[in-house]
Amino acid sequence: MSDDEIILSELADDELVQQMHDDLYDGLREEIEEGTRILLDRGWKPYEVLTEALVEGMRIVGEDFRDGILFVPEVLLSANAMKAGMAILRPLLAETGAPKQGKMVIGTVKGDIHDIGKNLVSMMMEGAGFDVIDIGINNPVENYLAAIEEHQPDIVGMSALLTTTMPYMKVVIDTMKEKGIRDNYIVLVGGAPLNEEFGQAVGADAYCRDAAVTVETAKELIRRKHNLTAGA
Ligand code: B1M
Repeated sequence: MSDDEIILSELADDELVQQMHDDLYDGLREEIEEGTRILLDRGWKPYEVLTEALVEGMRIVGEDFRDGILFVPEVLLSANAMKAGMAILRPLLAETGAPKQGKMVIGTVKGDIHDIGKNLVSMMMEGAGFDVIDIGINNPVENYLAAIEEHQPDIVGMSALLTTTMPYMKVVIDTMKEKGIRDNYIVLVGGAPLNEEFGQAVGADAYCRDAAVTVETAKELIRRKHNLTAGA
């Protein structure tokens, strides 16, 4: 062991979180796993570890990716390290014992392979009591339709991280309209380049800024749907 090696467990919480941002930046998977476990052992809530250590770390990676300081291979390592941390948090976030709320099919749209945000939304939705069917990345409209038919969800969720792929959400919603099934489902969209206006323009029921907002929006729209059905 070299003299300057950092012992994560000896760092104070704020130093450890800072170090985890650096380790995520450097794509150090094992260090991210260790840091995640240490914070949990110190009594941090899984959601706090997720947002403060992992999501914030990835935000910094995103800035340097944008500015041409980091490149795809490096960002892939960061993404893998983040996924390793998320894998530790997933069961903790999912097993909250929340009452069953409904079912959601979710996937990243065609042409787009970003899945961290979608996975995070899936984790939080599971934790809130939703059954989640994750159809993965790069989904053409046929995949959404097949999953809808097979699973009959309450909610169809779509994720897009690229300005070039987000218009595909409209293709999916328009196809649902053509088939006469659009109004049977709550359609939620999300992803960093989207906004409220875009969500409305493509005909979604709501744009969800992040995973927590997705959970709240989903619960509210399910409640409204049940009220409507009850009143019908
Ligand atoms: Co990509 N990438 N990337 N990338 N990448 C972005 C998105 C980019 C903004 C980076 C940048 O320039 N600053 C930029 C897009 C620019 C644009 O379109 N305007 C970009 C680019 C250009 C590219 C490539 C084209 C690069 C290239 O090849 N030259 C390429 C495209 C590949 C493709 O998809 N065809 C590419 C590739 C990659 C990697 C493979 C290296 C990797 C993805 C690994 C993976 O996901 N498995 C990657 C990564 C990691 C990023 C950044 C750095 C981080 C994304 C992320 O995971 N964020 C990203 C920069 C950024 O977003 N700032 C970037 C963390 C995650 C928790 O946040 O995904 O926003 P987010 O999810 C949030 C909310 O958006 C929301 O809730 C989530 C949780 O709170 N949400 C939803 C997301 N989906 C939702 C669905 C819902 C509801 C809410 O449904 C109901």
